[in-house]
Amino acid sequence: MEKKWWHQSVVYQVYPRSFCDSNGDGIGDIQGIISKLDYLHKLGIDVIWLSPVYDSPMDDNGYDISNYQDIAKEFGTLKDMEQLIQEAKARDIKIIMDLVVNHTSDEHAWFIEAKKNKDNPYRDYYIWRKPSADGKPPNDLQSIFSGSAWELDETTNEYYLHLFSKKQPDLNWENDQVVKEIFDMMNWWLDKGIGGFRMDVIDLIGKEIDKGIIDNGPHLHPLLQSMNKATFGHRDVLTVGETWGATVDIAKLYSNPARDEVSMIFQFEHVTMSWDEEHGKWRPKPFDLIKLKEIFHKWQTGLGKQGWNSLFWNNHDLPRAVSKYGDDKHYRVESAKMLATTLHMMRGTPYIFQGEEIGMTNVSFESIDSYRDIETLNFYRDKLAEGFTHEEMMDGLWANSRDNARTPMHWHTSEYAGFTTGTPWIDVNPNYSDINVEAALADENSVFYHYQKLIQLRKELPVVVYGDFELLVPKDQQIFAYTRTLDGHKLLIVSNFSAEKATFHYKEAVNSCKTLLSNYGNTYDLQQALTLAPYESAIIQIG
Ligand code: TEU
Ligand code: CA
Repeated sequence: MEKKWWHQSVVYQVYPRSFCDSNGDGIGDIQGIISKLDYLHKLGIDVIWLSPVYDSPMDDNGYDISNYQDIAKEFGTLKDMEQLIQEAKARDIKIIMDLVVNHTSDEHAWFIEAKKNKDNPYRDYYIWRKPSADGKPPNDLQSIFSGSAWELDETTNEYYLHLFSKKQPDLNWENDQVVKEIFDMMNWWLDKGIGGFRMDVIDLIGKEIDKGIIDNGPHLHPLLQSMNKATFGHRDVLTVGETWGATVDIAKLYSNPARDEVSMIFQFEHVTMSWDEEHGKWRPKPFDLIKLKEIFHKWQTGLGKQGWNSLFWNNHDLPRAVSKYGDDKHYRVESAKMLATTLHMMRGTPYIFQGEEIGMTNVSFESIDSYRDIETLNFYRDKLAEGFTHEEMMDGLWANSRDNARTPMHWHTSEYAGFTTGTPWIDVNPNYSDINVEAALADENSVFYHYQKLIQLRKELPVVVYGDFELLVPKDQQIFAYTRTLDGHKLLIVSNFSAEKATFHYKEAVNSCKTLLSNYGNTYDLQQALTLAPYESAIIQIG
């Protein structure tokens, strides 16, 4: 497989609203990010995925864009953005922008025009349908944020489609003019020197709404191929599609280098495996290690040379890794490191979500009034109307509200964790006095330095980047173990996913072995069975 720079990169996701506030208005901003670039450089990351900073009324924290070619005032200016790109570059860090083009804001100039009348030249930029015979929405399609996906525009008496909030009307990708405008906009950003795009819900742009086809529609891959050709295809950038509906076979369509679409996709099988069939993430199922291993094994071995994996535990929509897959009460540091080792030694490009590198946890706000996320608030209202009790719904929120990821970054122990000198837009997690960057940097055994070592190992050892993956002990209830092998080099990664001791026996013959990293500071002899402490995890080089 042809080598690419992003095969050995590690990406760090910044959620700008919650990262660092430079001017005391309680909202993170671009100058705040610039002030923390040295910190990110110290961690060793190569790429920043910047969640949206474009002009937006912030109905969905910037995933509702009103102008793709300007920056939201609360985040800064285009000049700040250009400065961020330059200052990151000076530290060998590339910036990838969030490309949110399934929908715009209803305050985008195109939509304001489109609503004026049915003959407006921008009308067809969006998806309009007549009311049903009895004056209701054209069909019962539901929005991902709850409620009907159709909203009536009273001026023209037609419904427009919004798969997310009603302030996020879906663009009509069957209109060539829309396609051209988006491609021009992408080139405008690429010309500013960005390192690529993270493509928001990109699997929705090929939809055929009248046939009930929403994701993975017939137009999707042809559209991505023309996008590649017209924009980033001839530039050396990283592109990653957010694709909730991807299987391994679908992933090959996106990321097979021969097809000229995108570098890689985010797949979500390890996320949705714990969602309830009926109530989704609001009533999560217990953690199932065997299933988790099955899923990673399938993706690690399934793509082969026809694609590239992205590796992530969490992002701005998901609960914190250590809270969901580890033990954030009794073994926070141990399990945060164990999870990092397990993920970072796989084949693919790892993504770190801000705060993960210091083991930040979920938050349990006592009152629904402390929540800010539109999805959380909509479902709280609608599920209570359906019969959930307040307590049941709060349990669901504590496990899976998107706000778990969106509380401000913890920088130090002063008020509001050093995130802002004003009042933060969302409450800070009260555990910031223990868990913060200052404390992490001062402790050589912190989660931070563990991540730093993992990133260094990826840079030093080609086997981490290109080695073949083999899963061991698939049916073990506590241990996640695998090997990576390349040209005679072999690594064993073994992790205890439980709060009890666990044993593991490596069955192959071993001449020599060397422990590269252990979250308990141990060294291991593979001639004997290993007894692993709670959440213990190790990387062992086998000779
Ligand atoms: O997320 C897509 C998406 O479907 C999520 O909203 C997800 O389904 C949900 O959080 C899980 O229940 C992307 C962005 O990452 C998200 O922040 C945006 O809100 C959404 O698209 C709309 O742009
Ligand atoms: Ca600010």
